[in-house]
Amino acid sequence: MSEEQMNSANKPISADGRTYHVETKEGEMANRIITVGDAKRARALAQHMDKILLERESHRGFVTITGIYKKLPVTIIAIGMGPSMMDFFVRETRMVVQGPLSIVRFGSCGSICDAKIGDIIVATGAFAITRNYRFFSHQEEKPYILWPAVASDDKLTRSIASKIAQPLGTDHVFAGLVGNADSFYGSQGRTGSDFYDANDALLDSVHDSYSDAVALEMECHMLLHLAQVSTGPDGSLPPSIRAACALMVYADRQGNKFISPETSKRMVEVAARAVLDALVEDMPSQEGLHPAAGSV
Ligand code: R1P
Ligand code: URA
Repeated sequence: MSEEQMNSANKPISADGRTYHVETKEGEMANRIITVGDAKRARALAQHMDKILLERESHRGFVTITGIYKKLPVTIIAIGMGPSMMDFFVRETRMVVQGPLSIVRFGSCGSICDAKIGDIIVATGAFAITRNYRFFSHQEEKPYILWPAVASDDKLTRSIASKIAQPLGTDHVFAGLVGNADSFYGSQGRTGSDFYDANDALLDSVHDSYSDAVALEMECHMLLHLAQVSTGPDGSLPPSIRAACALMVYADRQGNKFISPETSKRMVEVAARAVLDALVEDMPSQEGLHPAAGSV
């Protein structure tokens, strides 16, 4: 394919087949993917793989590590923060990986339930919380919009929850709906006097709208939404992406506490194998075989 044919405004792809933001090409990413926010977390997880095949950092900060775990190819990718970064990652990954995709987000969150720092929350589903700009211009409507929830892949979610409960204990694993906010601050109900955020009642309205809301963060809904609307070859259905989310509690919103670096490091070590095991068991066959797997 010529450069002209591949590189378009619709789908910017370099002459050597790399997507514009994530900068990966066919053969570099596996069909089993763990996505995290932080590159350090990605590298800590990658230490648990049996072999690392490649690591690449893009000019937009995406860090992609592909390796082998229990004889199967797995990619771990750090995407940074927010729904737009999740959108770049999922769409550009779909451009370069053929076949089904299983994606697990292993992130951090603020707990709005009884889960405390050091606990893990698995998402049964997620909803978006967006700032309503009309309110801030005209004081019309409500200041925040709570969108309908999208479900996680049930089998993958249950598998992650039961595997994480083994090292952590069932008392430390929670499940429920996750609110995916468009800010760490205003639309997660963090208050202060530097900006007029009109968010004093936001957490109450989250609980009123979703009695099973357990956590707030910034990417789960976009992942589950894109999985929901993903299509098979040539635009066919059913969806080609299955997705689930497991979140470490970094902020205890009820107790107003935040995690220490030592505890966050320990949590990754405790959960790493559970997340990797759930992912490879979810797609155990040669389905979606990465070219490098043959040489393992
Ligand atoms: C905010 O500190 C970031 O932490 C959470 C939020 O979703 C947001 O991206 O997730 P990660 O720790 O995976 O980045
Ligand atoms: N990530 C978030 O988005 N919110 C929190 O409170 C903690 C981590």
